[in-house]
Amino acid sequence: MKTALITGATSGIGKSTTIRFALERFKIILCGRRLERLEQLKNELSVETSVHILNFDVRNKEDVFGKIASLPEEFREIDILVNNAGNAHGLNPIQEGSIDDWDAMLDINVKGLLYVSKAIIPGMIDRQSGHIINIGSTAGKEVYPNGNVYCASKHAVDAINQGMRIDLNGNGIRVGAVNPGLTQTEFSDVRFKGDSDRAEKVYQGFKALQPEDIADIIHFVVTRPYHVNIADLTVMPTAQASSTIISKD
Ligand code: NDP
Ligand code: 8X3
Repeated sequence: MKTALITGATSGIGKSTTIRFALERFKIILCGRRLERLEQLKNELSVETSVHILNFDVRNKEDVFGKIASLPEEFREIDILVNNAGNAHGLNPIQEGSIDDWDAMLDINVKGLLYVSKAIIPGMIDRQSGHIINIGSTAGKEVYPNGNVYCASKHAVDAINQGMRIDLNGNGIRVGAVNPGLTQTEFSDVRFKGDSDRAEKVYQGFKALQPEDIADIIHFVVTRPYHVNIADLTVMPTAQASSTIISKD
């Protein structure tokens, strides 16, 4: 039975991926900050599989390393790491951007991903086996107006994904990115700091990707024969052609 650690399992893409993996009987390590959500998910999924909670903020490197090192024996050999935790904070021209928002995006989307990876990669190297899936974005492939630092963080994920694959080559570890376009999750609520009207507008007038669509793709990626590594996969809603070209009703 494979063991998967999913960061950002409390919501959206990470939550859907967790549910999909649990239904496929993967052992699950659930990560996130909102403990009540993690506990609720664990209760729901424990009928399907073994579930363990790691409650940490990916920005807190002591906690990341300490909690991953303290995993019980049953969960210690992590086969699949889904580096998913992240968000956009704000959508402003660079000259009006908030430094706190910039710090949050770079600390969570980039440095947090690195901390979690650094804690898990040594075990994968020892076992000469593992699969790392980095959740990038179309924002990691092109820059759009006012996206500046969020796009930079996702371009960094794209570079880290390539760098991991190059440096880990020869260790039997698969590394690849899944880069979604517009996906209807809590992403825009976070970006617009709880302004739900503004958040809802992002997904109006077209059918956005649903988190289950991305979970389905991640499941496809991890269930390929071991010699097949999907290195970089970009997926958009049919109505989306680029970050700025979206055909709406
Ligand atoms: P959600 O807001 O629904 O989920 C974000 C998840 O990240 C939550 O589970 C949240 O958990 C977790 N998270 C955020 N900050 C931290 C932190 N500091 N420490 C630990 N966990 C954290 O958004 P999505 O599901 O849409 O986003 C998931 C990933 O997908 C992100 O990397 C995002 O950039 C990417 N993405 C999203 C797209 C979209 O259109 N929605 C498109 C392309 C990529 P908690 O708050 O409990 O800690
Ligand atoms: C999320 C997609 O276009 O809102 O990464 O940046 S977008």
